[in-house]
Amino acid sequence: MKESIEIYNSIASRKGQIAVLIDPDKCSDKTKLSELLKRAKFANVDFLFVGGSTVSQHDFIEAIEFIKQSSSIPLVIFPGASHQISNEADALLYLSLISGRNPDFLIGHHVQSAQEVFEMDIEVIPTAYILIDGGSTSSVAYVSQTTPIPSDHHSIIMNTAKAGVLQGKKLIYLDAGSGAKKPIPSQVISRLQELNKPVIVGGGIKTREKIESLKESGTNVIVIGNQLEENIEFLLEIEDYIKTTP
Ligand code: 1GP
Repeated sequence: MKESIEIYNSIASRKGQIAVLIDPDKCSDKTKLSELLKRAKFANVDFLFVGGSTVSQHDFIEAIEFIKQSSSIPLVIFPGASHQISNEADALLYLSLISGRNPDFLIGHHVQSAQEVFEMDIEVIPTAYILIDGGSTSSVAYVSQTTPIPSDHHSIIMNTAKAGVLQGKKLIYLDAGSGAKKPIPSQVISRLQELNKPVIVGGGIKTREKIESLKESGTNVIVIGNQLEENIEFLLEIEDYIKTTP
């Protein structure tokens, strides 16, 4: 485990940064993946997040190696399970699914992979991972067999995040789930600011307006996955957003 906290510091340093999420399950087409990486670089995105709820170890390792060889954008693992770890990445979001009550995703996967992670030369960032209802059943809710917090139950969201901070988590990741119909409301992010921890938000973010409103509410990193799988041209809008917003 690396002592340095370079990626954490970059995440904490600014609001409104962009991460492109790559699900190795959906990138068997390497030409398409290369194109995405090229355009992400051109758009100047801040991070690549790699991981998924149902990815095999083989596909995960293959994707990480390919991405690392093809791109210089900082690569952060956003793991769906204990086998999604690799020394090739720059950092590992060490997720505890604290909105749920499934011990496997609170501690089980962590114990399974602990020795390997300890021996890796990778930055490990303890992250409070909180699933919020995005209007449809997400893969992560299904796979983890947990119930997301309803998006209008602000006090439950706040208390869950506070418990995460008290447990020593350094980041808060609010996820409405990939392909969510309703992304995380910006008001929730504004309220989280009192905790003074960097916030990552993902799930169903499809427009520049939503990106801007999440930035305004204090989101450090905005994660975009599905929208780019459906429409790679959206990177042009992201490029313009990055270029024109201070
Ligand atoms: C899901 O936060 C991510 O875990 C991204 O969601 O694929 O809907 O952008 P989308």
